[in-house]
Parts: sequence; C-alpha cells; structure tokens
Amino acid sequence: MFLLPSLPLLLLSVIAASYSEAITHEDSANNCPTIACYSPGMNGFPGKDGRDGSKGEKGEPGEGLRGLQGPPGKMGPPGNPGPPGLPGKTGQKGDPGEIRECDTSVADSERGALRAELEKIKKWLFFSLGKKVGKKFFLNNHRKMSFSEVEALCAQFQASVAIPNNAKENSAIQSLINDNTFLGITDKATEGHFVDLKGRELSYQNWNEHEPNDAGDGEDCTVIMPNGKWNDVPCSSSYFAVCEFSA
Ligand SMILES: [Ca+2]
Ligand SMILES: [Ca+2]
Repeated sequence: MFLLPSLPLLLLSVIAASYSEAITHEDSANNCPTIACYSPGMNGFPGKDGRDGSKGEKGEPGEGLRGLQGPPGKMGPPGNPGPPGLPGKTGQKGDPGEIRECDTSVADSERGALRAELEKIKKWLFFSLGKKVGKKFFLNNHRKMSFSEVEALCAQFQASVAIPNNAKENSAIQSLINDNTFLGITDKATEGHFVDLKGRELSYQNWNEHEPNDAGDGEDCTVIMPNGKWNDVPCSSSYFAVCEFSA
C-alpha cells in the first residue's frame, strides 16, 4: 500500500541527483580553485629516520652453512689448587749407598782428652776414698744392703764385688772398712764349697775361727770383719760392700 506512491518519488530523486552532478562537473570546469588547476608535483625527499623501535624477539636459527671455527681464546687465570691426591705406590728399593769414612780426628782428640780427664778423677777418687793394690782398686759404698743389691751396685760401675786374692789385697780391703762388709765369695752352688762369683776356686782364704759354719737357716755369703777375718752370713742380711775395679 505505501510502496506504490513512493516509487515515483524515488525515480524523481535519482533524476534530480543526476542532474545536480552534471551541473557540478560543469561548474567545476569553469570555477575550480587555483591549486586544483595545476598539474601534480614531484615527490619530496624522504623524511628523517624515526626513533629505534623496541627490541624484537630472538629469531629462529638460520639454515645456512656454519662458518669455520675461530682461533682459541686467551688463557684464563689459574684455578684454585685441588685437594691432595692419594699416596702413590711404594717405589723399588734403591741401590746401597756408599760408606764414606768420617773425619774422626776431632772426635778422637776429644775422646782422648776425656779419657785422660777421667783417669785423673779416678786416681783422685781412689786415692781419697779407695785403695789401690797392684792392678786393682777397692772402693767401699758406706751403706748397708743385701748381697744382691751389692752385686747390682758394683755392676752399675762396671766393677765386681771385691775378692781378696792374697793377704795384701785382704789388708787393703780391711783398711777401708769399720764394719762387716760383703766379699764376692759364696757357696750357693755347693754347700760348704766357697768359690768366687764365676764359680772359680779361691786362691786365698782367711776364715775366722769356726767359720764357715752355715749357721741358722743357712749362710751362703761371706763378709770380711774389721779384724780382716772372714765369716759366712745369710745373703739376705744387709752389710757394707766393697767393689773392685781394674786399675
Ligand atoms: Ca752355706
Ligand atoms: Ca757363719
């Protein structure tokens, strides 16, 4: 109902528009602006570069051929020392060394001087405290002890318990004592058979009357009394002692 009256209006509008456009082109040919009437100009120079844009993402590796390996770089600084390693295997035995003679001239001279000094001391000691008879020095200890202790005391000084081999040596020992004193004579091995400490027969004896008598529980050691006579006594009893040294 409403389309039929509007169709003539639509056709009229199209015709009017076509007419109006024809009039406009015609007016433009006669009244165009000054700029619009010139021919198009040449392109200008390119403008200045703009600022750098933000960094893009890393691209995919290329597919081209790989270049040659470059020369080695400079040597870096030395690193920290590492921990000590495990001990190695024992090496083979070496050749025997050469024995060189030492220069003992100085040591020998010093040893000789010391020996001479020691001899002086020994002479003074025996002269003041002991007694020299032939090739023996006798020295008493001024302290009572058992026979085993006497043996150890004399051995400590590379000496032995005194044994008078004759009357002269017996008198020398007697002159050193004021009390009963052990001699190196015993019958431990065979009762009643007194020998020296090495088991050798005695070359001299000076027993007191009725001695040796092995009294009491037994007497297997010997003392020299202040009168120079001998008596057998228990080895465990304590008496003075005389040691003899080689002169
Ligand atoms: Ca006895
Ligand atoms: Ca006795």
